[in-house]
Amino acid sequence: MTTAVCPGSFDPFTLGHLDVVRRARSLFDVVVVGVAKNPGKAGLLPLDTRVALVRAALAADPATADVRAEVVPGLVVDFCRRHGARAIVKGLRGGADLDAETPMALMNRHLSGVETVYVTGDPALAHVASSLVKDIARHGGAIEDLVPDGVAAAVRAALSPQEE
Ligand code: COD
Repeated sequence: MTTAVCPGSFDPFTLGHLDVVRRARSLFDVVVVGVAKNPGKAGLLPLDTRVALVRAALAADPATADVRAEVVPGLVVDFCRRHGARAIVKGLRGGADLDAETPMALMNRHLSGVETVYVTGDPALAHVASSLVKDIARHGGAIEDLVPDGVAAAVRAALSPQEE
């Protein structure tokens, strides 16, 4: 059994993320989604809310129904070690993603020997990014067709106290 971890901040989880997890699950026997803080990004949703939304989205999709999601409390490499994962799976939308991911892949391999495997995302979802989803929601736009069921309502609820 070969295990892989799909890490991300998932703030919020989008249809682009779900596509990456589906591709990871088609390659590995066991996939665990790790929800982590990215110190370079201001978070909107609390970590436990993000995990709950990821779990609901995975459970609703037959291709990912056996994929677990958990908070990453520290380093992704320690999370991988704990789960016996031999690979980290990341999604690429284009060259900018590769530029951002390469230093992390090299550092994670330096720290623990874990390899990073890239999957090319669905081009139909290449414009989908959590930051844009939040920006659209902040300005009152519709995000329902960019995120799994339940995510849009959670994003709006998280934004509404700041908007009042
Ligand atoms: N199509 C394809 N792929 C996509 C799409 C899309 N539409 N949208 C996003 N993706 C990919 C991203 O390229 C990325 O690979 C993945 O999905 C997750 O994206 P995000 O934006 O949710 O997550 P990031 O990039 O903010 O995650 C950064 C981490 C949380 C993984 C990083 O900060 C981290 O590892 N933190 C834990 C602490 C740690 O181990 N630090 C040392 C790192 S070397």
